[in-house]
Amino acid sequence: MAKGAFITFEGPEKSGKSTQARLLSRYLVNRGYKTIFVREPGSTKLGEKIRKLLLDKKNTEMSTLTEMLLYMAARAQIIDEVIRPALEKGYIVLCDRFLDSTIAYQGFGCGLDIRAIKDIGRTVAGSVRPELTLLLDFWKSADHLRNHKRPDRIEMRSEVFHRKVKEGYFKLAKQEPRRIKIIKVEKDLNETQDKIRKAVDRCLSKMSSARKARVRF
Ligand code: T5A
Repeated sequence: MAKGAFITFEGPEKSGKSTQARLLSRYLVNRGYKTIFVREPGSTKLGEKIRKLLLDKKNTEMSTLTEMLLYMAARAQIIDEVIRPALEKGYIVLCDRFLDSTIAYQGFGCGLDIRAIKDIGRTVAGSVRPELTLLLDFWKSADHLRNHKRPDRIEMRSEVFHRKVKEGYFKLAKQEPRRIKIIKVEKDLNETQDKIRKAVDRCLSKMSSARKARVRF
């Protein structure tokens, strides 16, 4: 692969994104692809510090605009430090959450202007755009999220907030059906993984054909 591929995982908290991303990473490595797995916010020294600020329940005074900009700041850092260099070296980058999360949570969920989020997102991400986004369809109630061991600042939010996030994700998937594939989560981890692998295999094979065609041209 001359250039890598950028694949993102989206969906609600505790839907199994990182579990599925890890299984996919192993599958891709076994097939000979150079693969890395990162998460947002985080996966850089600065990003992990920003993550702590964002998820700390004690930060009750944080405004929604500050929240959105902090997610974007962590994103700017991971793109420059990790994602772009890896893509340039031909890696497949698997990322647990990306810009769609900010549109769903801070846009649809918190009510910030979605066009403004997309504009900032374009500045932050530049040409780094996911080839494929896997939206895990597995929604838990706000009560469930609030009542697990250590709920964070976002998980503490209301049922209404989480419903808006969910509706937002489905709107995004409707707007971009080629990029965003909805993956219904099954009880059996491997069944969900099979669906993910099929979607990823299709995407990689399309990318490879497109590249071969460009080389011939
Ligand atoms: N956020 C993030 C924004 O508001 N705006 C943004 O721009 C961005 C980037 C991040 C929070 O920030 C918000 C969204 C989030 O609220 P986080 O802790 O990283 O916080 O939250 P998540 O990304 O949601 O990650 P989680 O770790 O909470 O959930 P995952 O990754 O979806 O789930 P996973 O794989 O850790 O699995 C959860 C548990 O379920 C089990 C696993 O073993 C694990 O214990 N599990 C299964 N159990 C049964 N059957 C299955 N099929 C299972 N799959 C997994």
